[in-house]
Amino acid sequence: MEKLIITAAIVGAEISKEQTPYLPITPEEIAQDVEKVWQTGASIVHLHVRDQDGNATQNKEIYQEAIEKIRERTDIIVQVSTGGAVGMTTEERIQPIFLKPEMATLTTGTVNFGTEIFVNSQTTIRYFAQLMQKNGVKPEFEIFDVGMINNAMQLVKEDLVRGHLHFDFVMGVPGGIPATGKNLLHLIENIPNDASWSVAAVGRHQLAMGMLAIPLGGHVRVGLEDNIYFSKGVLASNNDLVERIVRLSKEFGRDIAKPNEARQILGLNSA
Ligand code: KMH
Ligand code: ZN
Repeated sequence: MEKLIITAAIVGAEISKEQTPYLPITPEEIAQDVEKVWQTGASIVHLHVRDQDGNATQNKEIYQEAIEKIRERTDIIVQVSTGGAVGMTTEERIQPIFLKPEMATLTTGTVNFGTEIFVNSQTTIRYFAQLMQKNGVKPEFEIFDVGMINNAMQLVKEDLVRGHLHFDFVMGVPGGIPATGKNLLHLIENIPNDASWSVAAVGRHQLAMGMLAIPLGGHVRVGLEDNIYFSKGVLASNNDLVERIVRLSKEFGRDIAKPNEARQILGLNSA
């Protein structure tokens, strides 16, 4: 089986330092955490950044500082967020694309997001896809529900996304697809055979869905963005969560992909 790509979603936009002291906030803290998870086995970092007060921001300069610090220490694949935080404008969200990172997220539909709404109109999706293509950034489709796969495939038909396709199934968000094994199989059946996929389930589902993905040939995203607990009531660091997936994957006899091996699997230009 193909080696396992681990994506570390280490910051996110919703979690606060009050909820967990393990959350990295400054570019320096972010780079330190990235170095740790990279040494443990993560080959992609899914990156959000925060302002000086710890609030989510899509500020290009802060992204740039974090990315420079990450590149000084690691050869990890940097995947910036274009989701940002709920309520941000389209122009705010797209800023980090102009830094030409290797990858970025592209959510292909609107979804209820707890009590809020994560808005991704067809116009926004196309605008983001076009800018990614123009700046040589590979999209990872963020799939919060099954209809978003159809929207993603429509972008391919329109030639707005080319080359190898990679899907990330975001499961268990209140308002999105529930995190069940049956639903995961349904999502997998709905993407092209030659596409790759990972699973990013939230909260306590992170472990179960991640564990299922390993023998199914998928890839796994873990990190504090999606889940802050190691077990019930026990807070985790980003590294604890990555370490557990590495351990489980080895138990299943599946090796972990280094960043350059992940580049090969994902068809990234620099591979
Ligand atoms: N913070 C969520 C509203 C992404 O990074 O592209 C969106 C999100 C997805 O985190
Ligand atoms: Zn994110």
